[in-house]
Amino acid sequence: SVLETTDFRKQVVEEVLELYPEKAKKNRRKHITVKENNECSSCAVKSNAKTVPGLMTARGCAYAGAKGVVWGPVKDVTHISHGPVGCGFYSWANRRNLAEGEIGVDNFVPFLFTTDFQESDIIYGGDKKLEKVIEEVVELFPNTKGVSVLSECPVGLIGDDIESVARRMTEKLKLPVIPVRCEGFRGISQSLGHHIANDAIRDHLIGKGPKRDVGPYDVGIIGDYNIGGDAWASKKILEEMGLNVVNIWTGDSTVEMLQNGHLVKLNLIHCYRSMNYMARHMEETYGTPWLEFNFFGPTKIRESVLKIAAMFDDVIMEKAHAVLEKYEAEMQKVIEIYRPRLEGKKVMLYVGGLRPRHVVGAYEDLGMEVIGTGYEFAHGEDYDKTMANIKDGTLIYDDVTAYELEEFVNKLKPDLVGSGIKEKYVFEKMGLPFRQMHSWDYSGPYHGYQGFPIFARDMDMAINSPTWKSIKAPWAK
Ligand code: ICE
Repeated sequence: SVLETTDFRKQVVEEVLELYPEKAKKNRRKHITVKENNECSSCAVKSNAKTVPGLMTARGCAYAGAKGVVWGPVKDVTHISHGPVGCGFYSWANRRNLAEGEIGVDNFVPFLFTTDFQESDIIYGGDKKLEKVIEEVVELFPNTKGVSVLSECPVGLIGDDIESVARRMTEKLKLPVIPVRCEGFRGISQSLGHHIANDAIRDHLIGKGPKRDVGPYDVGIIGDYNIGGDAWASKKILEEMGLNVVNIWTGDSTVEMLQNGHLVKLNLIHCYRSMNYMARHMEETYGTPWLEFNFFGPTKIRESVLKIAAMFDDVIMEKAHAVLEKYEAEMQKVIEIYRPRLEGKKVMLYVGGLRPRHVVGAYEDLGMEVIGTGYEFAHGEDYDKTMANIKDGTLIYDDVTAYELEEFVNKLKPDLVGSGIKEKYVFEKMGLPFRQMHSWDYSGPYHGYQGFPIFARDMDMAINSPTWKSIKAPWAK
């Protein structure tokens, strides 16, 4: 029964935390809960707080949130990772944010630009070098529509003034040069990096583009980074509904799309965590309304399509129903193939700031059950939104440590773990099927009607691979 399950899972939490010293135990207990009695208040999770020093977190830094997440996918801008070479190198080309265009001409996504700080730059300051690198980049790639400067930790520590460099270079090159003060040490996770990156869009781009008229069906997609082609799959649905997608932030995105983000009838936001700041700003400053949606799995797509269509007229509503009719028949066939192979399988998730709640419906469409989920860097409102998407008895863990997650999985025994590269091999070595839910494991898209069949195939491939019959976790022998 749900009650027994809940009690068992609460007991598991106590057992796992037992290892910690008193103070750490007290801290960590606030971040972990089991959903009970369908209530939010009873299952409040502490979140968006500093990781306990000494515990192994999977979180990233502000630079990761600003460069890797928000700015990196803007394709016609050259992004300079300002500081030592490592941050740029390790964030180079691994998020799988796809972009169309001629590489080196109007698409710079595959490149890494860095000021490659040396000891002397730390001692004497890096502003001169930054100036030189900006000029060099623009000379090499004259089509670049802007340059972003993404600070790494040492830039903030030595007090370089990248804003004045950016101002000077903007004037000299007649090009937006955008300083983003996203030193990794700022804040407690990549979440602040999202916010800083949003603020830079607000301060340097929004409202500064070539004016254009807003059509009655013009919409923007906010918070879709086109991982494995996700944004293209989202766009396809909206266009078939009769809407005109003029902006995408920031997957396969251009500077002009960012400048004109407010020039739409409605902004549609997928990743609330990373871009709610700009959605709010555009509403407050320009009166552009926004709406949250979820395109993972046919059930959530249906809800979202109808919600979006309701914001427009009968023409759009009629087309929306036609879209649902056409694709739901296709999705039913997908479900008929995969559901019998996946029915009743249990999943545990651990991802960043959106997917731990947004993908739940897609698993449920396949007859699977999410028994545990958690975020690296979600805020309170994300946990509130999560509760509506999960069942009583679900274990919830915020900024879960490597030790805790391993032990929770050990004791709850899911059939599949969905998390990131830091977790992947730990669980595969335990003999457990695993899928990367950040990068889609080199697959995708998972959004939209194009994505769901791929998602279903991938989960089946992971769980029902004959490989698992040939290996056993070392302790199971
Ligand atoms: Fe939003 Mo990895 Fe994207 Fe989310 Fe965000 Fe990150 Fe991607 Fe993950 C992301 S923007 S990079 S949907 S920072 S997969 S919150 S952690 S769940």
